[in-house]
Amino acid sequence: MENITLTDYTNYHSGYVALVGQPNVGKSTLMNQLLQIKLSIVTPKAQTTRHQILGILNEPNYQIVFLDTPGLMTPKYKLQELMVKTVHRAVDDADIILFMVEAKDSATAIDRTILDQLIASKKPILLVINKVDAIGKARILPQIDAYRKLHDFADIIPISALNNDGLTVLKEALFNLLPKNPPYYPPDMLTEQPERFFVAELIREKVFQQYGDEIPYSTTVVVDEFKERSGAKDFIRATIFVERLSQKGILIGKKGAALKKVGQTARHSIEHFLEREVYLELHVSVKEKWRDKEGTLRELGY
Ligand SMILES: Nc1nc2c(ncn2[C@@H]2O[C@H](COP(=O)(O)OP(=O)(O)OP(=O)(O)O)[C@@H](O)[C@H]2O)c(=O)[nH]1
Ligand SMILES: [Mg+2]
Repeated sequence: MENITLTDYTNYHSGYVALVGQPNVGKSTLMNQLLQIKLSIVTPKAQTTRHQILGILNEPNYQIVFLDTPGLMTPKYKLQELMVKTVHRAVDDADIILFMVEAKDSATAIDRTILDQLIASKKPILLVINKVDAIGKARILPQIDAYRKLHDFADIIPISALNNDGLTVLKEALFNLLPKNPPYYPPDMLTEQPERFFVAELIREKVFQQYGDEIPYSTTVVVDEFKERSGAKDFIRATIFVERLSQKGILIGKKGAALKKVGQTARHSIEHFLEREVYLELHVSVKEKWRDKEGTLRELGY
C-alpha cells in the first residue's frame, strides 16, 4: 500500500515570478543559477530565448514558479511579435515581476519603455541590476537613484547571476513578496516542457554560438523523432530550418564540417541534460521566410 503524507501548507508560500527585461541582460542565466540546472539556453547573442520557459524552485517552505521570457524589443517580423506577446502573457500570469537591467555607471541608461509597461500591470516589481561584476557595486549608485525616482520598487537588488552573487538576498526578497498558497506543482517537478523541447533548444544554442550574425536569427530547430531503444542509445532526429538556400550551405560548411561540429557539441549538451547517451542525427532544410509567416511559425512550435 502507498504511504499517503498529508502535508500542512498553512505556512507555505508560492507564486509566479516573471523574468522580464531587454535581450541579453541575463534573465536565463539567473533562472538557471537559481534552479541549479541549465533549463534555459544562454548565449552571448541577444534574443536567444524565444519561448516562455517555466522553471520551478522548490524550497521546504515555498515554491517559486519562474517564467523566463524573451527579451523585450520592438518587433520587426512575426516571430518577434510572438516573442513580445509571450512576455506580456507571462506578466499577466505573474504574481511578482522581476525586472532585470544591466548594471551601468550612468543615470541616463534607463529602461523607461519596458518599465512603464510593467508599472501598468500594477503588480509588485523587483528591480534586479545584473552584471555588477562587470563594473562594481559602488558605481551603480546613480543608476539606482534614477530608478528610485521613477517607481516605488518592492526592492532593488544588485546581483551577478554569472558569479552567483546576491542570489540569496534576491530569494529572500522574493519570498517576502510571495502570497500564501499551497504549491502549484508537485515539489519534485522542475519544469513543464517535454524533453524534446529542451533537445531542440540545445541544438539551437549551438547554432547561436557557432555562427555569425545572420544565421542564428534565421534558424529554428524541430525534433522529428525521439525514440528510446532497448539495448541502444536513444535515437534523436532533428531538422534545422533556415530561410534561404545560401544559409543552408553556410550551416553545413565545407564537407559538412560545420554541421558536424554543431552535432557534436549539441549531443554533448543533450547527454548532459538528459543524463544518458543519445544518438543525434541532424538535417538542414529550407523553409522560405519561416519567421514571417503565421501558419509556418505555428507549425514550427511558436
Ligand atoms: N559579466 C556577466 N555576464 C553575464 C551575467 N549574467 C549573464 N551574463 C552573460 O550575458 C549574456 C546573455 O545572458 P542570457 O542569460 O542569455 O541573457 P537573456 O536576458 O536571457 O537574453 P535573451 O534570451 O536574449 O533575452 C551571456 O553571455 C551571459 O553569460 C553576469 O552576471 N555577469
Ligand atoms: Mg534568455
